[in-house]
Amino acid sequence: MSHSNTPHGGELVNLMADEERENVLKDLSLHIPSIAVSERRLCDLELLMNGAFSPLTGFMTHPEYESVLDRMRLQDNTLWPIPICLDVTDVEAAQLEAGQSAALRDPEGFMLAVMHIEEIWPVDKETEARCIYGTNDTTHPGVDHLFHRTSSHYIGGRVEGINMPLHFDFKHLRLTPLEVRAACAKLGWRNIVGFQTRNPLHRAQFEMTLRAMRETRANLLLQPVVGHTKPGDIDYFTRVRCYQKAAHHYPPNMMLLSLLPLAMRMAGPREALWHALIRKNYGCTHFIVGRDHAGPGVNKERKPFYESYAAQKLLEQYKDEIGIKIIPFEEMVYIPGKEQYVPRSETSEDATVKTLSGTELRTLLRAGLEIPDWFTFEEVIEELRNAYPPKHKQGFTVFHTGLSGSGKSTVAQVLVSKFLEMGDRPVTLLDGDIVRRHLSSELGFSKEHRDINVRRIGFVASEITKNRGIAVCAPIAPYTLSRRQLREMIEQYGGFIEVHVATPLEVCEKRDRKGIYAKARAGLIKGLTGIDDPYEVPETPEVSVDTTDITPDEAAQEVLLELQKQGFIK
Ligand code: PPS
Repeated sequence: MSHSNTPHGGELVNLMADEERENVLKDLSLHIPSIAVSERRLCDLELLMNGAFSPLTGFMTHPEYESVLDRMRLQDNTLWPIPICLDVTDVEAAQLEAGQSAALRDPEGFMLAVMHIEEIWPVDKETEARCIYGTNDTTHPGVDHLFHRTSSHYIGGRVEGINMPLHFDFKHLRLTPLEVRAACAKLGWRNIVGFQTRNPLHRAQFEMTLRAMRETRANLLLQPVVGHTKPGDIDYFTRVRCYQKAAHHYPPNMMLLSLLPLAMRMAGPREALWHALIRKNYGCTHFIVGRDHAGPGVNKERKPFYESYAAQKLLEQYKDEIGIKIIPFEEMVYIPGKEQYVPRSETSEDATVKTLSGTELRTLLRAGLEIPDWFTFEEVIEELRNAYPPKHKQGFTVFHTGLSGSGKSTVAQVLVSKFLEMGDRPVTLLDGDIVRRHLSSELGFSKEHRDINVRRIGFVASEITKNRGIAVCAPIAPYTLSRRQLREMIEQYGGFIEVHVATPLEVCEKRDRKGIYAKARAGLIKGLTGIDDPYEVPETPEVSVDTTDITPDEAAQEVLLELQKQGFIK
């Protein structure tokens, strides 16, 4: 017999159609419009379909949405703090009609559900931001998403599920509310305390969960978010490996690890209430809420968006109604003398305590410095070190740009030799000529083609950088905008060092090893960079070298010194 908690609204919703209905819906889908659902809304759709958002049976209609904004309640008065709406562009909205059905598809076109549209309305983003986030400051990631990445209209209506969104990773850990309930029932668990996290589980959180388990005589449902979290968070693949390692530190059969494909809004108190209701649907009887639950960080004035413990206060207000017991927790601090973690209020004022923030942890990792063992488990450190190597183990791209004949290729070749001598990372040369032969043979030298060419180089270099190799590029790359885009693409994975080979045109022309300038002057070729095609000089390259009076070795040395200054080589 299951002892798990009653779902929110009384019954666990299951929106998946049975086989017969599925066939009807598939036939119907041939005659109705399709809507491509964004990655983020796919999370909402999955949790609607599997019942984690019970009692919701689809995307909210306008009155339901307004009721949630104004009162944190559905129209029937059930508590519900966060709008669950499907956004569409104005063009899509103009093609859709209330009363019509639409096929909801993932970005690859795979059909997941049919939605029976009841309403379409333009989004009042200002009002939504104020009601849900308490601010319209776009440094708040939820507000930023609403203002900049949410389309102009919402559509609401009942959903009938056909296929769950596809996941190929950690399949055995992706349990639905029904599966969690069944697993807990099989284990005979009576009290289940849910723990939500978007960070690796370190000793402080581990101690917090153990305390909660002791206090409530409960087993633990460790349910990390693997949908969307706060930008800059540690990627979930790394986190899940960390949770798996940390799980061994619990006494046997005391906890269950299950991944939640939730798109977090970082809405602080409202979000904490939402998380509690979702955990109730997974069968939890208790839910841990910390000091800054689902906190989005600081605002433009560097002040926290929500007060410490605001989430706990809100949940306390609704405690008689939510149907899941909230276990409030303070910040846990480490007392070196006792080798123990305790809530901060349990320490005397003069006690020495230790804490380490996520930002401090990332700084230590990046610098390759030691991470104290009071902070986390050895195996977790190992995982984090693998995922976030220090700079001298990260990949990087050296991107030379300059006129034909400026010496880019020679400097690039010297660098490639030096990197091969060092031998600690794979090296790839993406010289202008090589790329034009192997990647861009069909392209000419129009602005459009040059941009495509540089984008291709950027894509290959970013893959190399991501996989911790060294890419040495040497195209002319005459346009600022495409160089900037390439930098953005690469910097998310490792280093980007722009080297302007600033040899003046007169010198390049005098060298004219390929005879290309002579041909241009004779009118035999058109659109040569520097002659009758523009070269936009880089404004802030990491290195600028003019090879008029220095050797390629000397120029390469400047680049190597910059790489060493930045920590990419030792
Ligand atoms: S770009 O602008 O970045 O796409 O150019 P890139 O791929 O580096 O290709 C430049 C090489 O092609 C030869 N070439 C020309 N360059 C510039 N403009 C025109 N019209 C042109 N036609 C041919 C030239 O030899 C370049 O090689 P490098 O190594 O720069 O001398």
